[in-house]
Amino acid sequence: MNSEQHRKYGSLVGCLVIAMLFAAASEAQGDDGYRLWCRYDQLPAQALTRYRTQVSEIVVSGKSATLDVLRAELVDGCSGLLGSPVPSGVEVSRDGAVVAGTPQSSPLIKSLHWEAQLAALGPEGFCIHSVRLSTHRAIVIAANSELGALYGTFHFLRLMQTLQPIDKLDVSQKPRLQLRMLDHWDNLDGSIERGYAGRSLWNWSVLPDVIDPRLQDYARANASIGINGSLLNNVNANAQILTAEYLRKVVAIADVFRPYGVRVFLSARFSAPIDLGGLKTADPLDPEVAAWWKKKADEIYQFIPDFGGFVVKANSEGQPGPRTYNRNHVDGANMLAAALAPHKGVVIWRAFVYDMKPGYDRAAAAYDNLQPFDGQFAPNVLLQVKNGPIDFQPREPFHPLFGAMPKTQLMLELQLTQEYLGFSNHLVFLPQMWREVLDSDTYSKGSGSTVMKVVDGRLYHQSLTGMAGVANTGSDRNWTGHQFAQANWYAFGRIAWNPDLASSQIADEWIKMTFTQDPKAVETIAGIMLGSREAAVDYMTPLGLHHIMWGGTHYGPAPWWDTEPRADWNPVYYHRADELGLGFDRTLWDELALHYQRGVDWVRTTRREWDNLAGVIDNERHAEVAKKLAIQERDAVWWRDAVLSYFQTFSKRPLPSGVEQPARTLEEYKAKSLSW
Ligand code: GCV
Repeated sequence: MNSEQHRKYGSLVGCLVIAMLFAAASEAQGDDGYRLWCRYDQLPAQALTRYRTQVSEIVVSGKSATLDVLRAELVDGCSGLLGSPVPSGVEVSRDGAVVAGTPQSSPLIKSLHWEAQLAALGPEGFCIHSVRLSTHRAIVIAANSELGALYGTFHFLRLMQTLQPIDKLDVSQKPRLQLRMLDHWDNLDGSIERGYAGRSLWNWSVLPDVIDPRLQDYARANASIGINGSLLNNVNANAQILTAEYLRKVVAIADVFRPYGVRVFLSARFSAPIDLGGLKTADPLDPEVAAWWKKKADEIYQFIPDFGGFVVKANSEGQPGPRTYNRNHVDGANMLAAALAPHKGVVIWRAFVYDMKPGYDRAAAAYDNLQPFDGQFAPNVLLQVKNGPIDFQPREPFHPLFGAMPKTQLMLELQLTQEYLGFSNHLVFLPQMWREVLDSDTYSKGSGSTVMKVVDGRLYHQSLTGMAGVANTGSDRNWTGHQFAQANWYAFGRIAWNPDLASSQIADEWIKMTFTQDPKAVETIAGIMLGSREAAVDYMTPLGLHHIMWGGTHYGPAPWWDTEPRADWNPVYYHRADELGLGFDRTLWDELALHYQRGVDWVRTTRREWDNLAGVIDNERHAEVAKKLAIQERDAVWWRDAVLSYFQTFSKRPLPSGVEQPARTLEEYKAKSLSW
């Protein structure tokens, strides 16, 4: 159930009845994917028999915005999944009560004296236990905070959605990372940089007067996977967002997000004191500049008391920054940090900086720029580092800053939007890429010094930790453009909560919650998802190739591209193919060609497997994904043929057996970008 349906149909009971009728009809009519993984359609018959004896009433006492949301979620969720209304009250009256809340909100939970256990779970953790409350069997979801109890509620519903046993529950969880953020590269005109799922979800022109109910569904979806922060505007920032006019709009969004524990962050344009304040400089060591930011921070916190902080892209790709004034990154970050510190706000300073120097190596650029400042950033600064040193390529080694700045709080930045991975046209399940990075050993403190241990603070005891994902959401009805791209949003939240989670578990959960619980279909779809990332590497950039895409758009192949003003924006800078290099050794040439062919073959097999799922998946989503897979095959073939035709001009060798001949000439591939 989502707020749109609530709005349409009014009362909760009316809403449930209609939702059930709708669910029954939806198999025939289709499903547009709007409900994401928060679907509470009736479970298969065997599960119903098991669960109905465990869940017979909802007991949530107390009143607050978060408790109201929690109660509605439990009632809607249990009623929908069990196929009949589950009553809600404040007392346990029978076997099978589900009690949720905190010791403060619920006298029942207080009476259990779980103080010690709850204290160990911190501000956002929760526990779920099967207990006896006087004579009745009950399931208790308890936490220190209402938000923790909401997270526990979603976890409990997930257990049922994924058909797990709930008769002897003994669960305790807390998030491993403190900041679990979606970063939106949304512009104030409604466009989204590198967004492939429609327009921005924030409708600035009508806020704060008109608030799209969809904002609540966005916050709810995030809470369901533990995401607790949202950066609203592009890091290529427009200073206007910091004006009182825009801050009032931000307040409206923050108010919708608050019950779900999602705090807002803003990208701060470093030149804002000039752009908005009329100062002559934005020099971070100028007292007037520091005073301007302090006043601005005070103003923001008056508007939004739980404001998260600033994200800053400085001196990168044309953005202003401290170096514009011959100051360094520490000068800039610490000046902003001082303005936010009285309010407990943080500065998230991006490490995506690269200067072109003689003998330049782009992969080392951020390291060269930032590593020397280790130990100098203020305690409320996090340095946000992309997973790899180049830029979200299909495969990159881990970023060399991980493990190299033991006295700096590093935060991992991942990209959910598929800028280099076929936009919202290609089915690519990203957690395997993220696992590869998290599990990489930096050896910075001996063997086992993984990126994960740097990021979760275990290795260097950083007190602030976090992970950000560049969002793939937009105004498209299905949120992410491709039904399967929803899985990357889901996976990001789950991994930020628990970076140990296996990709196979995440896929299994998501499929059961989103598409089907049919075991055979789950197996087939999981196989497709788990194979998809390696296939994309195969048909785009195998064997360590990277950054060989069409300039500007980053869609489709263009290894020949050499017209950008900076050398490191051109593919030829990266692959350096010549008569002596890439593709010249016979083994490498064959291997390269066979990888491209393997990627194409994977898409073809996947199309057949998907076709066989007709009738198991609702018609609407089945047809939509089938169309996308057809585009993915076209693109994979194009990538293979364009790239191999180009490298063949160096290798001068025939394609090995098993690799299909290109349909066009190299000149034709060069002439026109692959359309999306
Ligand atoms: C927001 C890459 C992208 C840019 C993006 C930049 C960044 O260069 O192509 O669109 O800008 O990364 O992460 O800042």
